Amino acid sequence: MSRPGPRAARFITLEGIEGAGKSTVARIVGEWLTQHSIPVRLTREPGGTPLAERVRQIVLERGSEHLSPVTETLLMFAARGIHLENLIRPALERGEWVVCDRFTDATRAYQGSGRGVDAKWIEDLATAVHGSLQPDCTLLLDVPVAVGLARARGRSGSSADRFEAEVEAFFERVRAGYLEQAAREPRRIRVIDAAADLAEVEGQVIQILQGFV
Ligand code: Z5A
Repeated sequence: MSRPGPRAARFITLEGIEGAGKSTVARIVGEWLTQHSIPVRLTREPGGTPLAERVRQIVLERGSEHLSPVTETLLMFAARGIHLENLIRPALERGEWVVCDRFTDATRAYQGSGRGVDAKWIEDLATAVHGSLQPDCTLLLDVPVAVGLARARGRSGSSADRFEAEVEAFFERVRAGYLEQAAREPRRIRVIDAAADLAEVEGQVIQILQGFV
């Protein structure tokens, strides 16, 4: 898609279940683009700006108040609206590549496939919040649930958030949802075997990036 700007900025998103390696791959993509003198902005969802990070806290914390799947979906899009307006669109307009750890495909997979939120309603919200803006390329890091959870739970650190506390069956639905999206949009969503060792994952990612520069 064409956008105004001094150079061909690209919007790249990373998706996958917990522990798939998105943050690791985001760093690899950022370093590779920098080595090729391409200005890049790494960011994440939910969050990415100070205000959107506050929404992230609300949606991830395991507080005493219940959040319904519909409310959770609205919060994801609220954070996304703030992020788009204050970071993503301005960066693309300046000609920077934006590499975003999760975007609307995560809402489709987690809230849609995982929690059963109506898919048509999610698409209506997506249209309201980002109109025709779509990632130019989405790297779907696909791992079996047991592998992703073992990696994520192998990390030291804070206690489980609202998603990390979910059962395996939830992540199986999310993974299946992502793979269905990839089957529907194979040109945009590129599936990477993220259970492979990191050097191999890096090779797959760089091969895809080379098609964009
Ligand atoms: N969420 C949602 O429900 N709806 C939405 O619309 C959005 C989000 C936008 C927070 O996301 C939660 O928000 C998320 C979905 C929900 N919850 N879940 N699940 P997040 O992206 O911030 O959190 P996360 O998915 O839990 O990220 P993560 O656990 O940090 O995973 P990751 O970034 O994919 O993995 P990583 O940190 O790069 O790697 C994990 C470990 O594995 C680490 O020690 C690496 O060194 C290691 N690793 C990575 N790759 C490899 C390979 N290839 N081999 C071996 N080891 C590896």
